[in-house]
Amino acid sequence: MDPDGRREMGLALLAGIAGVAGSFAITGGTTAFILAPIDTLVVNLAPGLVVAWLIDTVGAPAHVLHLGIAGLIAVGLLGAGARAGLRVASLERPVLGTVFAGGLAWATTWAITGQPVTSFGAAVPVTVSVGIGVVPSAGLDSGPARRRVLMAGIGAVGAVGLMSVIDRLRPSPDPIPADTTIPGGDDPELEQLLRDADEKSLDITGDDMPGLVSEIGDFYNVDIASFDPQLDAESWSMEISGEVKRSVTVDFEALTAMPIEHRHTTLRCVGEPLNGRQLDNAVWTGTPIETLLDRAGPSSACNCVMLHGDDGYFVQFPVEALEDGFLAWGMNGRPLPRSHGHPVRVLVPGHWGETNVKWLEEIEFLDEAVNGYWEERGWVGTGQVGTVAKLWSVQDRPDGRTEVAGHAYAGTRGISRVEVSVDDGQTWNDATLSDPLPGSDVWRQWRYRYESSETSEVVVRAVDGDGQRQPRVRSDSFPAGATGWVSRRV
Ligand SMILES: Nc1nc2c(c(=O)[nH]1)N[C@H]1C(S)=C(S)[C@@H](COP(=O)(O)O)O[C@H]1N2
Ligand SMILES: [Mo]
Repeated sequence: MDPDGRREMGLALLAGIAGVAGSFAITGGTTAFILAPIDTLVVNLAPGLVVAWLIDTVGAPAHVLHLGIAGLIAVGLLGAGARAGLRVASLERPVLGTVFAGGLAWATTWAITGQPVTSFGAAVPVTVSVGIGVVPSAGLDSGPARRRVLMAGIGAVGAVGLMSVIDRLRPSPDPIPADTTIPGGDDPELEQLLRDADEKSLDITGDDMPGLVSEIGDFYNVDIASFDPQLDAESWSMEISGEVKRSVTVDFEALTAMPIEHRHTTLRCVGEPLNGRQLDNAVWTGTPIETLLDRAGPSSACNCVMLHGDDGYFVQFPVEALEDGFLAWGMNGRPLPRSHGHPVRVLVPGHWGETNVKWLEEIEFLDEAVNGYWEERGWVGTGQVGTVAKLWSVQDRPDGRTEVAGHAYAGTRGISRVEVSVDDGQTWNDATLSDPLPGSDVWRQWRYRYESSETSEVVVRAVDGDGQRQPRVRSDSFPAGATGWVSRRV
């Protein structure tokens, strides 16, 4: 490549990177960021088995992987536009070329994000870097090519900085200030439930284990999109549609005027490893869904329903499961955080996590069963959650004994017993269990202390409320949830 060609490629790449950085600077980690829709596309185009394998093997860092791919695509698209502008500029039309490059960056970002205004966040740095690179009067003589690219780089960084300053000056898009109160939030019963959980949490030596209520910031997160939808309660509404006698639309005000309840509900993701940490519990504030269903009068031939979230997520399962469901707007007495579905999510007792749709938009009764998002990708995660006892904490006690502890969960079947072996399954002992919390879908804590020899092979297994022991046979999380007994050399 001749020096001019190299300079052009260098400038185009620089402009592409600056455009993506500028888009981020003005949008933050929101769905208006140019990467957000591209990332969703990358994830959706990835074969289901690849996604399942990634979740199983790399877990959360899989996000970094597909975000990286999305980043390369975005830089490539904006860079290609900049290159087209540079071509025009090379025909002795530097100003036209610069405007063309910026215009393409703006149009491309608009087309991808659907946001004309914030698309200037990508267009301005592209225009600046191309302009400094090609317009003779942009402050530089046509000095050495390398020097012009360097100056264009400095200009691009300045433009990105300007974008982020503009972003700071705009009113914050965060609809959930820390001190916001929620409908039902001053109910003494809520306070009582939280205190109750605190008192019933077992005394466990280490501090690497959650209590019976998970802190909001520690509660696990599973999202199909890398950027959370930003909905606010005032403009939110939800529709009950499809095979119903009358379709029903409810807004936040109408929803929160319905009977308010507070419930402990535990969530577990079908995709987690056997001893994984995608298992948490919270006290949720909301309203039983049944009243709304009665109003709509479902007449679904398949007795099945599809729930839709604002992020494009959808899941299908039996109407029967939804009848015990709950629409929640509060979590541990706080407004539902954005990452957990602000302003309203569904909670379906006893089913795997994936049925608990966040950013709820529509409840659609079907006449024929079709696959949901994860089922399209081969998962079987809408039924009753499996029984599991986790081994999350191992501690040496001041009295010389060893303490092992964890949480056990079996959905609406409940946990009746947790058994621990310290000799690799030859003999078994009952663990101490936390007193049951009120609610039909709540985990329990277990703890076991013993005189330790040099090393011991600790195995733990739970028995559910129906007397069924957690199955011993080992399986991966894909497709229907990990099974087996957790064991660990201590
Ligand atoms: N709209 C929407 N709802 C969703 C998901 C999602 O990606 N989008 N993930 C589901 C999955 S797989 C799980 S395990 C739970 C996790 O809920 P959490 O992120 O609040 O822990 O939400 C479910 N609801
Ligand atoms: Mo999940």
